[in-house]
Amino acid sequence: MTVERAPRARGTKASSSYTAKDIEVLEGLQAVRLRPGMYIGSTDARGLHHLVWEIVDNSIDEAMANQATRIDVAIHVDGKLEVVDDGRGIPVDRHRTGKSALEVIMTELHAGGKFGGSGYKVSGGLHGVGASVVNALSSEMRVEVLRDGKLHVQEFVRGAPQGPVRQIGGLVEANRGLDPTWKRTHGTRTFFQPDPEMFETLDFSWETITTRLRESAYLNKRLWIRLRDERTDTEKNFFFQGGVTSFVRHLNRRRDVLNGRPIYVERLVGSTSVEVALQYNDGFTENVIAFANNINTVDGGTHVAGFRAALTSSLNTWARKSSTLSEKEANLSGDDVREGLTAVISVKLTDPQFEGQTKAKLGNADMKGIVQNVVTEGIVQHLEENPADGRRMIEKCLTAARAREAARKARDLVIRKGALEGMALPGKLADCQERDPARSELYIVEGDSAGGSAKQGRDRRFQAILPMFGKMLNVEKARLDRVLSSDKIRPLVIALGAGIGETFDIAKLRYHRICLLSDADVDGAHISTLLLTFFYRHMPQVIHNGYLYICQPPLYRVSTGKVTRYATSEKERETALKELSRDGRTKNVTVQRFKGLGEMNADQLWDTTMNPETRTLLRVEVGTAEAADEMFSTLMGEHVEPRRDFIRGEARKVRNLDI
Ligand code: 0RA
Repeated sequence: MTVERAPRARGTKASSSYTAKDIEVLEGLQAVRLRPGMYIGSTDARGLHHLVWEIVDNSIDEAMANQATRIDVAIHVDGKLEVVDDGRGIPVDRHRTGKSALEVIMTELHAGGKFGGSGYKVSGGLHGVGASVVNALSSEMRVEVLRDGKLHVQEFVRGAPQGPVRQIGGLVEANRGLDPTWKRTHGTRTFFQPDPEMFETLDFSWETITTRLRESAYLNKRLWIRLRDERTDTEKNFFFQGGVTSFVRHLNRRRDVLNGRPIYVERLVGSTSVEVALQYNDGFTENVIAFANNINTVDGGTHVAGFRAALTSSLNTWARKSSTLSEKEANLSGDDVREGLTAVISVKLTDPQFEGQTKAKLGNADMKGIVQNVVTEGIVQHLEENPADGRRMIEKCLTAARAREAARKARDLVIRKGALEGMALPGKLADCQERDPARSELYIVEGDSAGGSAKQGRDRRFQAILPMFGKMLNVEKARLDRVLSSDKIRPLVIALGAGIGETFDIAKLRYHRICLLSDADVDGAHISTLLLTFFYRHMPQVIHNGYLYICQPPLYRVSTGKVTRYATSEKERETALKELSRDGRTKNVTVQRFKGLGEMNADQLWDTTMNPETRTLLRVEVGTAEAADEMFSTLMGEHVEPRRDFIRGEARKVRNLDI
């Protein structure tokens, strides 16, 4: 392995002062540079933003420990990112190695968890890999610590210290360039420039960062977070007095709600904090977002189990006591009480255990009982004080119960007829020969003629085709029973073979590449969006496992007769045209515009869209839970106005599936 030599710092001795320990340290950071994906997942836009979360989360940990009240983040014109907090400041005192604690934190890899400090440790997935990883992947990094009235600074290049920690002033220097009303007496300020040699993009996204910072502000009540974008001279401030209540109101802001004031509980049980807010809307989908130590536990866990148990039992108890539910009626089920429910669960605990493949499930067994007790108390108290809310909620659950009966019948039908018995695959499905899901692909193709071309053009050994005709049911507005009796969706559920809803089993899924293929126009985008909504709401595991893809069919065919190029954008068409008419004989180049998939013959469809060697598939990824919910509820929900605005403003984004 090669070791990058640390540039010699002014005023320090050269290599003679290097110890074996220093070399080991730099080798550690070199490992990060060799395999960045192991530490931050990827080196694309997602990996780039991981650096931001890493630094911001360190400041948020200070806020969680009640040591910081405010965090300012700035995206600078030169591509640097700056994060400032008023926490205790990273310790700068000498460590037994002779180095400062700051240098150790910035240059040594800390396997999971947090360095020193007290309070709630964060150790989920890629979180908490440490500032040293950001340092290793930054072409420049500068850390300023304000402690005991003194400003300490250390600078790094690709992880290598440019000298020891220096003291360069006091309060005035430390607060230079900050909001003049913010007079910090302690804290940490970090600047870093992601290394162009390491990242495919250096473009910080305002949208991605604001969404995430807003979420952090909801989860850390009364923490003030400011984001400034120097590139566009914009600024946003987040401060939520209501914590997760504000979060729930925000999630429901485009919906009609049943209980105007969300039910809210916050309790400290020993050293564990539990904060929950819930509110019903008149829709049919469940939207429960759970966090443990600010990490979005998308696969749920014990805290979610406790919440659900509390919700079902306390609503049933109240419904009986208030006679809203008569004696002869059956208990409300878990499904009934979750229809139209929006909730945010946030727990903070000292030793979180994150489980599962993606480390997104909370495992601490005692959290179930703790959350269950706290939530039960909160619901009981709210309903006693607001019986009208209670009656509206129970009415809604009863309607759901009636629909549930119909849904169950429809679901049984799907399961009985479906792949659970490995029979009666839909007639429209042209299945593949392969039986190993990991090697099988399903193309869901819009339209009649395109379906035909796809069937002819495919490699039948591993590619299956399911044609879909016309507009699909909008599942955001429909209940599960209607979804399941829809003649568009039933064949799809049967073809996938994994069931749906509570009975969904990802292990039974028949294809691990599910590719949505529709026209590259507005209608096509709309159909893709409807299918995306279906997967997001009813089979989210398919998306979380990375099994859902969008095809990129070409818009143009540019050909000289001998040589052919396909283009998916105006820009690509221009480039292809230039390339093929290099010798000046432009007149022999023809440009064909595909108005729809139907205009492509089987060979063209194979060459451009289905051949694994040449096609481009976009994998569907869901950003933060909130961003996804926002996108789906805006696009598919009840209110027309916001949808129109959203589609106008963000149509491109929808096409590119940047959710
Ligand atoms: C280790 C120990 C202590 C604080 C921190 C780290 C710390 C790290 C970061 C990173 C960004 N902002 C930060 N603020 C604090 C505790 C120090 C003490 O007890 O004084």
